[in-house]
Amino acid sequence: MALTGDQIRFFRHNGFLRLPGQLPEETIARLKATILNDVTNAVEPVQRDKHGDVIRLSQLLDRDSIFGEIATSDLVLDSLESLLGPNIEIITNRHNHATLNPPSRGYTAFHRDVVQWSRDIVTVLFYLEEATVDNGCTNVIPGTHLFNWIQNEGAKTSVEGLLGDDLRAQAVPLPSPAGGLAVIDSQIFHRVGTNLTDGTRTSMTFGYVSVDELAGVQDPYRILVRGESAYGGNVARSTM
Ligand SMILES: O=C(O)CCC(=O)C(=O)O
Repeated sequence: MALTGDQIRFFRHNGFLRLPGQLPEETIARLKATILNDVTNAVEPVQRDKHGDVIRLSQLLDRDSIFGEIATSDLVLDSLESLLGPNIEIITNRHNHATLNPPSRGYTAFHRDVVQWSRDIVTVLFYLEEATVDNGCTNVIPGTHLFNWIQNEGAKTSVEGLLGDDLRAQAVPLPSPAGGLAVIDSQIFHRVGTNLTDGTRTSMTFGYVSVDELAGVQDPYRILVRGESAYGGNVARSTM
C-alpha cells in the first residue's frame, strides 16, 4: 500500500515507521518452517551466540525462493516506492538475514546499519512472531538518523560507545504483532531488545536502496526489484 503524506513525513522526521499491512498467517508459517529447518540443520552461513546456539541465518535470499518472494512482494514495495521512488534495488550483502533473538543472546548494542550517511539504505523488519518489550522487540532512538555529527568509528556500525546516557534514555520500544512490518532509516540508532522470556522472537531483515542514478556499472550485490536501472549521469567523463 502506498504511504500517506503524513506517514512519509513521520518516517523522514523520526527515522522509523510501522508499515501498513501484515503478512498473512499462512505466509508466516511457511517462512518460520523454512527458517526452523535451516536452524535445526545449522545450514551455513549462520551466526552463533557465546553458547554456540544459532542466533542468525545469513544469506536468506540464497536459501529458498520464499524469502525473495516475500521481500519483493507488493505489500513491501508499494510502501517503499513512497520512500525510495519507482526504481528500487534489494541489497544482498547487508542484512538479508533472519534473527531469532533467543534469551541466551543477552544484550545487543545500539548500531547503525551503514557507516556513511551519504550511503544510507532503508531497512525493512518483518516480524514473524509477536515482538514485545519482554521478548526483545526492536528499540529505536527516534530522530537519530539525522545525527550524522556522531561519527561511527572506522568501519564499525556500532555506536553504543558513542552514546551518552541522555540520548540512550530517549530509546523507545517498537512492539509489533506477528506479521507486522516496520521500516527504519538505516542511520537511526537501534538495537534488538533483550529477550527476557523463554521463547524466540524471530524476524527477517532486508535492506533496500533507490537505484543509484550515477552508477555506471551494476553492483553485483544489488538486485533490481522494481522499476528500471535508469542511468542519469553526465555523458562527459572527467580526467581528474
Ligand atoms: O530484529 C530487530 O529487532 C533488529 C534487527 C537489526 O537491527 C539488524 O538486523 O540490523
